[in-house]
Amino acid sequence: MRHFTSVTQLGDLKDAFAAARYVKENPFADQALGKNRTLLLVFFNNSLRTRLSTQKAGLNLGMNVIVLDVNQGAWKLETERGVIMDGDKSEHLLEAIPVMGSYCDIIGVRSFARFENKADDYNEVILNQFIKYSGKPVFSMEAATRHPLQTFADMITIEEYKTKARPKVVMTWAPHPKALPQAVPNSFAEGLNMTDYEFVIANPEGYDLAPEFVGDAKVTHDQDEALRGADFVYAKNWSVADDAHYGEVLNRDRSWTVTTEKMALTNDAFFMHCLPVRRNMIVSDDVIESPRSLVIPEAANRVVSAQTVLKEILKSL
Ligand code: AN0
Ligand code: CP
Repeated sequence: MRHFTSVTQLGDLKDAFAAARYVKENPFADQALGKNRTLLLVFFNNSLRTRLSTQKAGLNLGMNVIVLDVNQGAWKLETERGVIMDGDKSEHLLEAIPVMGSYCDIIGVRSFARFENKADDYNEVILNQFIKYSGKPVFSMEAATRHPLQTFADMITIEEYKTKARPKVVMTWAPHPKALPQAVPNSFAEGLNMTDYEFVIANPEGYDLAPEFVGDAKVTHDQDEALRGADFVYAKNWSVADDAHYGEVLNRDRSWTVTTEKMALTNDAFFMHCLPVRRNMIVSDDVIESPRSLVIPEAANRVVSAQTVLKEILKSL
């Protein structure tokens, strides 16, 4: 594997889960692979889990790790070609990327959807420039349309906790005050569509995800119907994905919040969320604190997903 931008690049899932299990049980077994290799993590957006878990993954592999927060201390970057740079942006991405590439062996990039132009977001303009101009393997730490390291961690977690071969997994939209990207739900749908699990997406009308991510998943606008018999409930907010209202928030309906009453409809389901989560908007205190909540082991598996992917990239160098 050279670049990693989508869970579909994991290949055979059985092999990917086995590789993850090996990494989890033997976290320091591959330190020779990363020796004298430098990992650069570039953040255009905030992060707690991705920042720490990806650093930890690199350190476990014996790598040197450096982190750049573009908005804290670096020069403000212009991203459009042809702009007369007489404003507040001092440097162009087209110089910054190859410079960053010259300092490292592998680059991780976090660059959320900007909601200025759907085509730019859905064409992954920023991530693809890193791939094109850095000269180094690039992996996504959440780009405009996908968050594959999160999805891989989510899938590892389901693999660990499932008690039947084909669990029912329900991804439900839940309310949030701000416009959030579709990257996490797109990517989760992409990953679940690689499995033979029963996969249902519940969201209000107007919130359907892009068809290329929904795939063959069942989509319903009736959350209660979706939750019946669920073994895993994966909650997430996202903003509108369709062209006419792209990136807007049209619904803050708190009847979609995942509460104890909602969880009572399920097959004693596990609760999952990628975090950060807004309590009593997305999920009630009781549900996230319950013994069926997997949010902490799910976050812990971010080290495993990142380390499994980094190991594959290191092997390709
Ligand atoms: C981001 C999102 O929804 O994409 C990051 C999640 C991992 N969430 C927020 O900005 C709150
Ligand atoms: N789940 C996740 O990616 O969290 P951070 O935004 O804190 O990295």
